[in-house]
Amino acid sequence: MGRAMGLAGLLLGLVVVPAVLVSTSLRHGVPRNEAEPEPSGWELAADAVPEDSLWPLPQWVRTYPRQLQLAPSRFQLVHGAGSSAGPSCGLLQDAFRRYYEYIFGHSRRTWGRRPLAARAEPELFQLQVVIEAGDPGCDRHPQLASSEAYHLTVTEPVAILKAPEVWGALRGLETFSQLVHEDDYGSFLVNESEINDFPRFAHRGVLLDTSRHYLPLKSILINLDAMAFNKFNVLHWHIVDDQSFPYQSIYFPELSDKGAYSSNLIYTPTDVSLVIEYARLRGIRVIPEFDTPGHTQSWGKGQKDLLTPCYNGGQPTGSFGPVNPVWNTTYDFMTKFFKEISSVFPDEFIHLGGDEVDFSCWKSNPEVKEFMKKQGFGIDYAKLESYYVQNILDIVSSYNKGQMVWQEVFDHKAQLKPDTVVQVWMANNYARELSRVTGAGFTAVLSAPWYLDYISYGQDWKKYYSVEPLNFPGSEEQKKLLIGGEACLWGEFVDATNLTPRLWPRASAVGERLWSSSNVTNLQDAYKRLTNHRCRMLRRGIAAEPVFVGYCAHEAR
Ligand code: CP6
Repeated sequence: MGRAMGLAGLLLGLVVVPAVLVSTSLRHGVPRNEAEPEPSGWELAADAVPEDSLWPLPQWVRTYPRQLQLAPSRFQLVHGAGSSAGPSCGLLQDAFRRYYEYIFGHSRRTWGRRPLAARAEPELFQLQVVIEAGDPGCDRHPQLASSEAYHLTVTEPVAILKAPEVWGALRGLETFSQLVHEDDYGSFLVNESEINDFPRFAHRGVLLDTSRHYLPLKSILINLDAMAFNKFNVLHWHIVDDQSFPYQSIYFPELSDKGAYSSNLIYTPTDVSLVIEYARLRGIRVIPEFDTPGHTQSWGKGQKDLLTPCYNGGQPTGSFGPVNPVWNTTYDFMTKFFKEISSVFPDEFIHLGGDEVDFSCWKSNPEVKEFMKKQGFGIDYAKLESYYVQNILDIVSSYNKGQMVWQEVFDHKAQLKPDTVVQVWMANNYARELSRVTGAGFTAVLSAPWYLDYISYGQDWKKYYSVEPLNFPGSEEQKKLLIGGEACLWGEFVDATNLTPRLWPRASAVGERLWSSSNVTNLQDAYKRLTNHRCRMLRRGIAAEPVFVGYCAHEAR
């Protein structure tokens, strides 16, 4: 935050006031709350202003009445003077191509017929992108600590987008593309404006579950596009679970040979790298989750002697429970397995799961009971779970990876590394849980109020939108430990047919809550912007469901 503000101040000689003290969205300089009542809805009315379709709302926006015109045949996205990035920066080149297409693409068929000279507006010729860090980071992967700040000025004859790192440039390109609109005559217009922006939270994730149903690569990639439109920066890939094991392991190919729904319904090493690279080019981290010791039925099919045999009346029943925490072979396997995962997935974090461990099978198994006695755990199976999890945490730490875990791992008092991220998912009093987790000095990610697999009649985005993540008891220090949140789309009732409309634009509500300033809470204002944003997602090929009744301008043309 300090960095972004300092940047703007330096560049423009402005006195920049912290965003929370400023009305974050100005209607040609008039604070929104004092503006006239909003037009009733969904159409981009004649009196619409450019920021009526910004989503998520930037931290600081000023737009001016003067409009500039963009000619598709002349307008260019280019590297600006003094940028540490140039044409060799593949990441930006790719982004320039994409955003040119998003700005003009949908009406390529018609713009040729519309002479620019018909309008009196001055022309905007370029958007110049300037990366200010010595190393722009074009070939790197985004990280928790990456800067996504940017500063955008749109004035005649060139617009300038400055960002410390390429990640901020990606966010700024998205914002610029949201400022440009096409009028009824096919002209592309942008108001002169200035935007200073940075995320409120560093971790803004979407959880996809590819175990309950296989999601084709294409569905995952389209979802990554939509995430970028909403400034999300983490794909939490809940890749395997009880029902299927679609991850094709290099060291242990039998896991997917036997554990996937079918030999076609897998993610090969090539597929996985494609997802990671597609995400990287959009400033999105891919955090894989390999959830153990529970949720592992599918692992048992391809890896003998990994799961705990369950007993009944002194006899094995033939069914299996969680990963067997007693045998050394379990840890030998996990050591090799996580060595592979650590090198396949470049992110600095791996999610180790640890949720919903059912103790009944462990309780039935004589060998486990014997081990409990030897370790002095008594009958406290949470201690056994912690013993297992700590072993896995040590293994993964030895590969220099940070860890994410579900909240039970913390609740059951496992000894965690100080930088472990605890994900809070239980809806029941999550504020108290955030208080406990951060009170113990751990970083936290909130997902409890954002289970998008739950559906109900009406505009439930308002419920997601109205969550204030920092509304939990705790000190300023504790508040800083909440690094963000995730919209979760568990896959029990979701496959490629309904993934996109179930997620979007409902996840957009979470996206704005995690990006924009805490005082951006006006539901009427959000409704109008979200409706326009949803229409824009449709134009860009995202099958986002309607917010409410109405139509999109592009349908009526
Ligand atoms: N799968 C896994 C799930 C859930 C969890 N883990 C889950 C539990 C309860 C609800 C929603 C999702 N389907 N692996 C818990 C994190 Cl309400």
